[in-house]
Amino acid sequence: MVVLNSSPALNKSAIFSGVPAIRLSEPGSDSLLVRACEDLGFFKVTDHGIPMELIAKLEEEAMKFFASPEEEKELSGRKLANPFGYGSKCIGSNGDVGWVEYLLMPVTSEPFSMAFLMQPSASSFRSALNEYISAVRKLACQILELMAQGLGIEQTDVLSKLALDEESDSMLRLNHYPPCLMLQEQNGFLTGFGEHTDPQIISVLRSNNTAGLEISLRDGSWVSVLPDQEAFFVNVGDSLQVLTNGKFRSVRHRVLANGWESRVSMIYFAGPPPGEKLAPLPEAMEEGEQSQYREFTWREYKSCAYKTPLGDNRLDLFHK
Ligand code: GA4
Repeated sequence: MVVLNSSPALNKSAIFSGVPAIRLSEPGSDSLLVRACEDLGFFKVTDHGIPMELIAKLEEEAMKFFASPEEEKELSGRKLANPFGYGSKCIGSNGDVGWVEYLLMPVTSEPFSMAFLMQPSASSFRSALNEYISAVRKLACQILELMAQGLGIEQTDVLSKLALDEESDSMLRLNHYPPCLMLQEQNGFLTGFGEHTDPQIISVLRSNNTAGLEISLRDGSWVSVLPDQEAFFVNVGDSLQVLTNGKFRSVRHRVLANGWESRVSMIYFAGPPPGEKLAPLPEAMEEGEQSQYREFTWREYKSCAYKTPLGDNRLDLFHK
């Protein structure tokens, strides 16, 4: 049985008004992105070009999915994305739990053609996923290209090509933080998704108009991020911290559930191909600068991530 510890209830952190809001089309957005990645490892993009209807469609399909009976979600999830799929409360396999249910799926360069999504009843879900994934991948690549440009790298596809590679190990996650009667009575907060950094290059997150996401600032304090219906939020992941030799900071974040509102988020994780060596990009290093990390592949890092508890600082194990 999964036991969620709701006592003592968590307090809500102060609302943070300093999330950099970047218009990608604005001149100088490349330098703004770099600054945001160095300072916070977190920012939002407003002119992302992804049509609202496409986002709303997937959000609606996700809600329908999460509203279906438990057995159906489990069955569909298994068929959809082995060894991932549907999960409830348990995060990873090292005993982490949260007030969350989710659908986790690998993103291939091919459009979805899994058994579950071939069912007639699921075809609208499938097409919403396909459309959303190709749009959000494009956005992720645009952001990665601007980052490379901002770092002064001539070959601006040096990061985006990792996410576009046929073998790229990217994922899409739909999270649902359901209402909780017990929590409403306590008037407190529960951990929806415990604190962690994302192992991938970047994560591009979209959520419905519900608060809950918190990030950790440089001094270790937690602040709450105001939801923004117009924007996509972007996290720097551990891989990008390594690729920039620690210049960009992978941001610790968590989600608190308040028990009243249903929060749905959709996160695209841009990951490198499994055999890709993760080492600082020579073009992003100063003359004479030494790598802070020993060389390792994404396969190695991912396997380490799955052996460690959610909140661990995994990159420490790869520091020289
Ligand atoms: C965090 C980022 C992504 O959601 C994820 C998560 C993964 C999982 O839920 O299966 C992990 C977590 C995430 C990092 C440490 C390990 C693996 C749960 C966990 C305890 C899909 C990912 O790639 O890493």
